[in-house]
Amino acid sequence: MPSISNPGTFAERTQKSPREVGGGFVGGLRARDPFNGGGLMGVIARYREHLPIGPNTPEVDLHEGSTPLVESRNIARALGLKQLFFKYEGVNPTGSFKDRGMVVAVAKALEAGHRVLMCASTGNTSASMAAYAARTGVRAIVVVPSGEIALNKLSQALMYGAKVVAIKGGFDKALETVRELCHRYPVALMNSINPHRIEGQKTAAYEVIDTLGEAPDYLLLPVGNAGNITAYWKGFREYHAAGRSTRLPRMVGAQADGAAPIVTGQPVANPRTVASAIRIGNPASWEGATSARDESGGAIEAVTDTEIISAQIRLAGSEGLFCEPASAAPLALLFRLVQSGRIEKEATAVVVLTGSGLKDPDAALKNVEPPIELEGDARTLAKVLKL
Ligand code: AN7
Repeated sequence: MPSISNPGTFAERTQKSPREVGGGFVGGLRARDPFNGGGLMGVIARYREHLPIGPNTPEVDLHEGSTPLVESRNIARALGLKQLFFKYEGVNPTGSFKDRGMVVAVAKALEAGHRVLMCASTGNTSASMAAYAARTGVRAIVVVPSGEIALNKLSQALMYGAKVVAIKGGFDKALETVRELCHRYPVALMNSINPHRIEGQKTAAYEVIDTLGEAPDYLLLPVGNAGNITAYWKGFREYHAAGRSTRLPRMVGAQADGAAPIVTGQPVANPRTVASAIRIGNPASWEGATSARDESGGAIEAVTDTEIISAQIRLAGSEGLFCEPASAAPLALLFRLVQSGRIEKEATAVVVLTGSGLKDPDAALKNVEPPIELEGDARTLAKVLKL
């Protein structure tokens, strides 16, 4: 019997040669359960023919994408809205929508021979890039605004083994620095100005149409650096052109009041909002966002931090969906647009919940009742609970 400190190989322990073990283990087991992780396939396998993937593109896959489109039970009814769905991107492998674009961008960077990947990030991009770099064995360097990213996102980047550099001056300064460095050194720039990111991210729009059989009337999402709104709009237009939908949605983007450059038409020098993911003053894909808005007949508007947190708490408490503050911004905007009659009650709306609430619980926790501290027995507990 081998000791625990020297357990031997799996084959030694079972007294069989590796080839005999487990009926095909060595040849590789494959997940065959179609319900596994929502889908058997990652973004590249599912939408290969719509992506810049060729025979020489390496396989990269963490089962990203194929996220649920969850129908609202309570918020739609309270608003009197006919149909409301949440595209729940928080269940992606690193907890945000970024994985869709990142898997494609990493595959393409590897194909081009890159061994060092770099990005500036408010947190989610860095977590995603670090995960795919870890998986494919290349170096990851992330530059984040010092003291401004949610701890859980930072933990992810560190756990996945990225080199994390925190620089002063906010996200915009971080991105400027990274762009300049990548221009001068053989380092792959992995922000959403990398067109492969947009290619991968557009698959979320495909999924919405694949699930509903048609485009919704309205697609609402948060806007930070504006890569995602650019990507959704591209995806919707492509599927429409391919005859997969008969119409295009109106694109509705939400920014935070203190970080609303696209709403005001001016870069913001010191963006401020509780939603750190979208604390961005000079979006790289600015024009992509305004094109999506104008071509679709949509809107990009700002909501207050109070509206954001209250929408986040209401979503969690009435639908069982916990998203991060940035993801609640479009829901806050939906409330306003339906209540003011600018979105009609007969409409079908999809709100994209871009990141998991577990990414950044601190902001919300300041606004909910803390746990009850109790010393005592069941009777005391019942009394406290007024049962
Ligand atoms: C949860 O990770 O910019 O408009 O560096 O994390 O495509 O930038 C994150 C952005 C929305 C905004 N929701 O998307 C980054 C970063 C969440 C986000 C956005 C982000 P874009």
